[in-house]
Amino acid sequence: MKSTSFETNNIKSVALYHFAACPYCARTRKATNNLGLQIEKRDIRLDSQHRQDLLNGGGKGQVPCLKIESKSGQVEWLYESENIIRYLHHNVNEIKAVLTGIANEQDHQAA
Ligand SMILES: N[C@@H](CCC(=O)N[C@@H](CS)C(=O)NCC(=O)O)C(=O)O
Repeated sequence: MKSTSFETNNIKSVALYHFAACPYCARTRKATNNLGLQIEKRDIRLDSQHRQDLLNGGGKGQVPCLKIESKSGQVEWLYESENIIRYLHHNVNEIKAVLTGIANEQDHQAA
């Protein structure tokens, strides 16, 4: 099958910048839940460091924003709920594998 940019097998981590009362964030969180993805969520209203990181990294304070770190060290800040949801759908299997890996790593560290 032809490989697309959505099938890179290159994701290292993902984190969703959001806040509770934002309707676009709620829509995005619902999509993560529906897909069974327990993505790390960073609330920019509860944690000023998260807000600062979003501003510094993504260039604007708009949420939702998905921070995607690749194994090659690249960081992408993906804005717009529609784009984020599309990205999650296209990469659901790879993200699940990444999240499972992270969970296993944490288990090992805790043991
Ligand atoms: N079209 C965007 C709208 C996102 C949006 O308007 N987010 C608001 C919060 S509900 C926001 O972050 N506003 C502050 C800003 O844009 O800096 C999407 O679908 O994600």
